[in-house]
Amino acid sequence: MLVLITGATSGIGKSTAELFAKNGHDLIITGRREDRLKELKTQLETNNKIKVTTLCFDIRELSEVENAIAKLSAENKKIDVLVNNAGLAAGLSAIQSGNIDHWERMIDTNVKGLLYISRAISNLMIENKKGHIINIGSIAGKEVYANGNVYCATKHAVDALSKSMRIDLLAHNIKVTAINPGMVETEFSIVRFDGDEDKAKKVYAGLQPLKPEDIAETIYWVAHRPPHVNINDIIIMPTVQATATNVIRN
Ligand code: NDP
Ligand code: 8X3
Repeated sequence: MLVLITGATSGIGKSTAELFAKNGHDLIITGRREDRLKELKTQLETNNKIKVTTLCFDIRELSEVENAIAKLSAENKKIDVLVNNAGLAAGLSAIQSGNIDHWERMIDTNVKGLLYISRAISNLMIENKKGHIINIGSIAGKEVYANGNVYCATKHAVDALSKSMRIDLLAHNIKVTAINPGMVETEFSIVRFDGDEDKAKKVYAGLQPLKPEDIAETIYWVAHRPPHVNINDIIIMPTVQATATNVIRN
């Protein structure tokens, strides 16, 4: 199985790359931080008998996405699974005081970036007559919460896109799955709060959040169902989180 994972330099994407690598699958890993991509490639190829290709690009830039995919070798164009994971939250503010740059980063990455790469890869999958697109949504794509406005909107867009991609790609033997996690401790909150690590830690204070490995295992399981089975949609939460905002803390 050849698996392309966007946003593999950290968090859920990195854990997913490690799990697929451990099980012998070749990978294409993407992200903007080239040093981390190279380091991960070395680590994965040293510890496992697999081939890892790195693609360093900003998923918000259509030309960068298209060039990176166009330059793949014929062998690397036979992608079996696309994990649309690259994404972020930026800020947590009421709509009337939202930071426009934050809004644009989220919309351009979580919605437009996901669209750019999905268009490019689904055309390769159509040529190969099979494929599986796994979109990482969020509980924020199923509910909204105070000050989550634009992040929630982008993840609701991922929810809608997963449903409509499934219809559009049905005739082409391409599965589409959405995985919607609650709180996962990664660099997510550090990014959301512009590098403020203390503020980020408070998000998970007094509770056991999900680990990126929990989502990686879910992605791996979904990707390994038999050809006649597709998992449409999963919501996966920490046991102590009932909804986006109902959590039990010690
Ligand atoms: P991390 O911040 O740890 O990882 C985010 C990844 O996305 C990084 O590898 C980053 O790579 C990549 N990325 C971000 N922006 C871009 C860009 N413009 N171009 C290319 N790659 C980009 O966060 P998570 O692992 O938590 O997040 C992964 C996904 O999971 C996101 O879609 C997030 O919305 C979703 N999610 C996270 C939850 C959580 O609580 N953590 C819960 C629900 C969903 P680089 O910076 O190198 O470009
Ligand atoms: C990340 C989970 O609850 O911070 O998608 O929106 S939440």
